[in-house]
Amino acid sequence: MLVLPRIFKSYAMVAGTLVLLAACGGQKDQTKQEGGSAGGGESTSADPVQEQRTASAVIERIDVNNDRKPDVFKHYALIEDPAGDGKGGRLQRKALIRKEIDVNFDQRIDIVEYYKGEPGKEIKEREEFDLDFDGRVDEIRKYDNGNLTEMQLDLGFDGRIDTWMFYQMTKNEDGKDVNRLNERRRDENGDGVIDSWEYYVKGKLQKIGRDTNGDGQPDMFTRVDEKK
Ligand SMILES: [Ca+2]
Ligand SMILES: [Ca+2]
Ligand SMILES: [Ca+2]
Ligand SMILES: [Ca+2]
Repeated sequence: MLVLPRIFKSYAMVAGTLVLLAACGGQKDQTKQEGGSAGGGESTSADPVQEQRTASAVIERIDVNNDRKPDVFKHYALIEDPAGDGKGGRLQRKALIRKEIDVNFDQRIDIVEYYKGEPGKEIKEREEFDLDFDGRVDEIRKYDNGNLTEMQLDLGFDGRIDTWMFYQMTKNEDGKDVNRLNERRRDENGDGVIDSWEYYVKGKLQKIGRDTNGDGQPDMFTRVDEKK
């Protein structure tokens, strides 16, 4: 099994907390807190959600930790609804295309999510993570129809991807759809060339391939006994 560095766990916790905060943090709480203070301009800048609109796009800036600096940025394209607003007027709908998240509140983006699809039916097609907060992407996730298909990791944190994981939708024992790890490739010595290929069946490691002659292709295979 691959042992993930501790940073992954702490990062996942921070990210999870932030997602919760983002989901719960609403304008109404903020309005209550700021309600007593005077001045309309003040309350505008204290609003955790700031919206910037152009003719074709909207950017929402959300301050999750109430330090008046935005930590989540949601980028939308404005799409004309052909049906209009039902009263003969125009109607534009927002389609989320990108979400940027500053997980550790240092004003640097750590997660970028890319979406596609019609307004209200957006699905994620890609995610990029800076796991050690150095400004460099260390993990990329690719999705097809909302399902994870590939994950790329820089576990050495040297700016070079060293681990590739491929996923496939299959049926489990109960006939239910399940997305499972299918293959993992690794560049173990960090020279940019893959050295090991792990093949999984029903989520279990079955076979390991190794490149012994350095041509970047597996040429020696070992079967993995299920009962170790
Ligand atoms: Ca903030
Ligand atoms: Ca950050
Ligand atoms: Ca990084
Ligand atoms: Ca290598």
